[in-house]
Amino acid sequence: MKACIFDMDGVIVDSAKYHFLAWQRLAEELSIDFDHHDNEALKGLSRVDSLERILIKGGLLLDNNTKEVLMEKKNKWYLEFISDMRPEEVLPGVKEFLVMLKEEGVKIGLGSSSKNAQMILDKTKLAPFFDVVVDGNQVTFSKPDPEVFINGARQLNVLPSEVVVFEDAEAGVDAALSGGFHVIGVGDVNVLSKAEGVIRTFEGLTPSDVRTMLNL
Ligand code: B16
Ligand code: MG
Repeated sequence: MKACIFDMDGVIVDSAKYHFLAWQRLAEELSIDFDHHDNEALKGLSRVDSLERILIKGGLLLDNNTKEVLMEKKNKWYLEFISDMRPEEVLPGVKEFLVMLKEEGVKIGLGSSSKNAQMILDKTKLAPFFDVVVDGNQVTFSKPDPEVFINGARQLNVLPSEVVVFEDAEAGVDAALSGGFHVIGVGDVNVLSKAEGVIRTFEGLTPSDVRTMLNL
């Protein structure tokens, strides 16, 4: 384990709940039903792919200009939700785990589909931990394509097989596996069953626990 690459939303901060609220508000305006189950399928997808899924669910065909307007609206609401994000919103155990990785000389990367990732890292004061940040502004193909993680591994100068990815979304687990990475799911084992291991939280987790889970 030469490096760890972390997904952001749902892994290091609980911003996934704010994405849900913003998409739900947009879906309501479009008279489309949108619940937690629908939201699960959007986790890890880019903004545009998420909107497309919602429109398909509602049977709506819209032109690109209208889609841009809708995405801007959703992002404006989302930014309002995260504008007050504070270091206290970092999920339990994450900071301690990052400190342990640093002490052991394991490199740390971010691999997020979000275009708002840098802002969240700054607000939560986690930015200094990351050797590399790859986010939705730097990739052509979003998860489940492995580009975001491959790009991160390249910049960290490590091979995918030397990296453990932490992901809360099925699309992200698929992305990591198809890129040849080790992957630990963070959350519900039923949703993340393809991951090599699943944790509910980083609380109490050590790098050596991860090596043991993955036989590294
Ligand atoms: P934005 P992650 C993803 O972040 C979210 O899981 C997903 O719900 C969101 O649509 C996507 O970022 C794009 O985010 O609208 O902020 O650019 O989980 O890959 O860190
Ligand atoms: Mg996520």
